[in-house]
Amino acid sequence: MTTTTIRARERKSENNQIVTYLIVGGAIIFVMMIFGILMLLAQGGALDVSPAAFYQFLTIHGTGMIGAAALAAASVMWYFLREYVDLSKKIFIANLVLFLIGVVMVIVGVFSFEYASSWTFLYPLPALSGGAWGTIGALLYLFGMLILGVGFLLLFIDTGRAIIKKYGSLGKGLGWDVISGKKSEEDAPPKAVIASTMVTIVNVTALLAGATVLIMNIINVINPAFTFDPLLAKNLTYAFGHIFANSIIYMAVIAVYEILPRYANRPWKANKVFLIAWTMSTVFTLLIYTHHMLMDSVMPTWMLIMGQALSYANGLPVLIVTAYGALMIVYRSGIKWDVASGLIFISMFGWVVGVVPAIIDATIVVNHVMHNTKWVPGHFHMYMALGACAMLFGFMYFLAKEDSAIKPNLLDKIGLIGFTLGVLSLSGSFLVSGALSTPRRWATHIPEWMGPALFGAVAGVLMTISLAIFIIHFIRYVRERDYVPRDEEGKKIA
Ligand code: HEM
Ligand SMILES: [Cu+2]
Repeated sequence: MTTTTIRARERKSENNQIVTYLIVGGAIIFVMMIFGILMLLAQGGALDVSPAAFYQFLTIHGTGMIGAAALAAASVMWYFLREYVDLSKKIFIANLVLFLIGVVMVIVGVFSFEYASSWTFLYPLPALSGGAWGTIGALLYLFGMLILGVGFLLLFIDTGRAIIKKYGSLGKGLGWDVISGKKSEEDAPPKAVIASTMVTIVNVTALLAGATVLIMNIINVINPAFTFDPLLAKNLTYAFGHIFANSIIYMAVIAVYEILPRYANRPWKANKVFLIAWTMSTVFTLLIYTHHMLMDSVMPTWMLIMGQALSYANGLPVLIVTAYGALMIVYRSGIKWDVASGLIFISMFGWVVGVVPAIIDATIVVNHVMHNTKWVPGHFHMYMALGACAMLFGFMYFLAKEDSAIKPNLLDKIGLIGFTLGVLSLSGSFLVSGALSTPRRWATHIPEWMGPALFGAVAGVLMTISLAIFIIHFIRYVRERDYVPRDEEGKKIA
């Protein structure tokens, strides 16, 4: 067998893994949307859901959305990064297997054993539920999360290993030798490598913090006599939760970098400004979880001030170079718009628009009023759904186009419009609720708060139908991809 046919086979089996990641991710996001709608119907007074069930829905929705979006985003990162560095396929598969085991444990813990701490499992809640759930539920959830986290940790250790092997160090993966002038801009690493290096750094940190606090919680659940400092626990928990949730968009944005230039037929190379922006966002992302501690007056003041100041700046460097770069790539390029490029472009808009209310909320004065209101889900639904998820779904359309003869039809375009309008309406309804001082994470609403919740439920239905359209398109692709004529590299013959 020639090396090219070996490569063709490898590529095909790797693409099989990517497809599995995306199907698992897409299916979980779909089901979690339904739980989101049920929560809004309950808050809107249209559906009778017991508070216990509501908090189980909240827990599964938060955990499932973050986990599934991270899984799908990791496959985007892996798909493009493998073109530049040598990744381990075994670890890629191991992560998926551990993810699935973890998910089953979490589902059983939540629905069979009524575990409902929300996805932030803030110490000492897992052990002190006031009788709402028992030891078994807590252990299933915490161990499930730990297993899932170990899978991701392996994956990012592997990406780190591969980047170091090829480029010499993680610093060089971020292009520090170009920033310092030792190398010319021409030799800057590809954007997929830069982003992957950033994600590797922040997520290894996040997952180690997460594993530590999960293990401490597990010991505390088994033996309540073992206690630990709640402030330390909160720091570790948010270092994990904030960073890991944040990293989703930094993985997914690789799709923007790789797909837009192909569509517009223009190169998009990393320059010094781009490199500096990514290094800045790497540092900020690691530090700003402290904005979750603004209400904890016992925290050192300098940390809170840092949390506030850097939160303004957190995503901005990367967001600005990416949004600006994307506009420049597209401007007068005669780009062909279809559902893939449309979703990718919309995602930039969702990211930009979603960051604005986040910045407002990161202001301490505003935060004291807004932080526990639905203003918060208002901003993160915007950039998670219209930012990160649109990138993921755009990638699914891109893959279908690259790897099969399937073409999007009118229905797919309707899905694109429906999804955009759906997210804008859902996030808008959350923001209105926040402005009305509706607290977040409350199973029951007073009548004055119910209207926006019901409106949000309708918007959620629109989003769910649109996602169903995207998934149907993807399944059509999966079924046809075996019958496509390919060259020796395994790529579709155009
Ligand atoms: C049909 C679409 C969706 C609907 C109807 C929906 C609905 C909801 C609702 C009602 C809440 C609880 C709000 C409260 O605190 O009272 C929530 C929380 C949340 N949602 Fe969504 N959501 C949707 C899509 C998404 C997506 C796409 C993501 C991320 C990829 C996401 C991630 C989250 C997270 C992380 C929470 C926080 C959970 C917590 O507070 O512990 N949601 N969502
Ligand atoms: Cu945060």
